[in-house]
Amino acid sequence: MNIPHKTWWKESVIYQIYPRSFKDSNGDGVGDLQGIISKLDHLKDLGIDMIWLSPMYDSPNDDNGYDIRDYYSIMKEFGSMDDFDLLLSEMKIRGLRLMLDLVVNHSSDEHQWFQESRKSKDNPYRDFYIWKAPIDGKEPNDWTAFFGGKAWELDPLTNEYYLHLFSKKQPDLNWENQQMRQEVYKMMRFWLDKGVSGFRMDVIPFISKEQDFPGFPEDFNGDIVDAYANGPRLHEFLNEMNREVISQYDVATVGEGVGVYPENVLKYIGRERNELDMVFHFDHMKIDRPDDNFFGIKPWDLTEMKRIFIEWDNVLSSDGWNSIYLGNHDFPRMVSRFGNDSDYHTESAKLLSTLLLTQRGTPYIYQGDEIGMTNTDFKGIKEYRDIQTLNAYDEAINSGKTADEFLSSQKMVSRDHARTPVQWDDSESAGFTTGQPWIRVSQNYKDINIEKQVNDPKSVLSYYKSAIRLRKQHLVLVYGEMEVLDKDNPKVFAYLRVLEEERILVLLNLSSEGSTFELKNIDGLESARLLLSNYENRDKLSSEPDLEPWEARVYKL
Ligand code: TEU
Ligand code: CA
Repeated sequence: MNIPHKTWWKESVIYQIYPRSFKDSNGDGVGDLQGIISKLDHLKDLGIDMIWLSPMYDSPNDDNGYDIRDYYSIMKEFGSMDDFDLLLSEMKIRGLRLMLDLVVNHSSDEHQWFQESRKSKDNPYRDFYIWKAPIDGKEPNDWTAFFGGKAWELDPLTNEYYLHLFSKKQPDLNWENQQMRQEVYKMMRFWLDKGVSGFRMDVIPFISKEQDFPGFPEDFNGDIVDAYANGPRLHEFLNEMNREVISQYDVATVGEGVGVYPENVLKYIGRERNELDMVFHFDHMKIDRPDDNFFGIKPWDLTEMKRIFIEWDNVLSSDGWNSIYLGNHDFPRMVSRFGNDSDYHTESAKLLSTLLLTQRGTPYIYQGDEIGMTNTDFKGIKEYRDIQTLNAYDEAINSGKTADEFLSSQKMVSRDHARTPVQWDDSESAGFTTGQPWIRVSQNYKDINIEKQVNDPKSVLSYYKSAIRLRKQHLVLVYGEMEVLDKDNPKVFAYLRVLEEERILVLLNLSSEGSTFELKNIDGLESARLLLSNYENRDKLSSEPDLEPWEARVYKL
């Protein structure tokens, strides 16, 4: 079979680990690298190919490691460089690859570069960050930060402001500075030379800022993504990074695509562009959020979800490559958000895994989703840990909202839902730690845990294994064209994957009610062979199958 642009990372299934919450090995309540090493066999059995590890670098943890103090060392709570090297070699033994998180839009304010930079206006590191003098005694412009407040912080040492698009402990690096860029490339080579197989690049569309001054953009309309993404020299920088580093290694890259849309995605990942391999777009992550407001919630609609998947598949059908995900460490649990975590927990968790693993693009599984981990019933602000929730809480209270008002939406949207400990078994703290976990364990760990599911052929976990295996056995699931049937059907997402003579049919009823689906003008239904289903006895396929709530079926035609 002749498949153009066939590559290993397109055929890989990637699993994201948020190290703080994965597995604690020494009882201090914080996950660590030895903890990950002790669970590699679980991941191998699951069938994944590569781990994306959220930041494990030295950090004061203002934003759980997305604020890096030293790019060359391991966070003490997570272990040592020896532990890292051991992790990598234990992964190699098992045929698993490792993708690191590259966080270079900003560093920690405790990074040595920043410590130097703030000392004086003529310090050699001054220009590694973005400093501006006050204008009429005020901030250079009205930009606001993702984690609340203004994006400028006045440093009394030199009486200038520095830019921070996230917290004030996350000053933005100045990509205009060539020496700074070379330092980033050197650091990337350090990890690649150890044998790492790629990078997920944190908020990479933000690295280039329009900085003409005076005139640092003043026309700020409050849309921070719009204002910060896709800056003037972004693609020049990505191209340079690719030329100097990425192209020298056999690696995969995926950019966190804030501000990336069907209209501009190919600038990032078009093959001839020599920039990145994939991005995570956010279109389906905004589907239940009113007007891009990440703190509100609104009902979502399947036809809109399908429209988004179809649009992205179309745009990337001949150039670039999609990444398929339904959650990560920044979003609530996918089964609580897109499934039904009460009456149809098992069924809907299985259905969503089918969706993840049968689309065209590289699938990313978030830790704990393989057993259907759900949102957590946090009791009051005291149980939350995320800087985004905590800062937004203060702002809400200060602006006159009641705690209840604010917390009722956090029950649906807080990033902490994804960050509760992985539920390994039904012992205290879900087998995550023998100590006091840094964030509470979810309420349902006695029912939903890996030990309980691992030997149960009907569990969510067993289903994931089958779905991953299926993807490995059928290249059509990786590379085949995607033809969506009955696009306007409000309950059922049905599609064919087609590669030369091979055809696979996927039927997904994303609804808590039954639904009959009409299969019109499709050849070969009589001889269809069932590959996977989350209900029993689905061997036969009629031309009008009745689908139970959250039923998923996959047939080879
Ligand atoms: O996320 C960037 C980002 O856009 C998020 O802040 C997003 O808006 C929010 O999570 C939605 O709820 C990346 C990392 O994934 C995130 O964990 C970091 O906090 C952030 O960058 C700063 O590094
Ligand atoms: Ca630990």
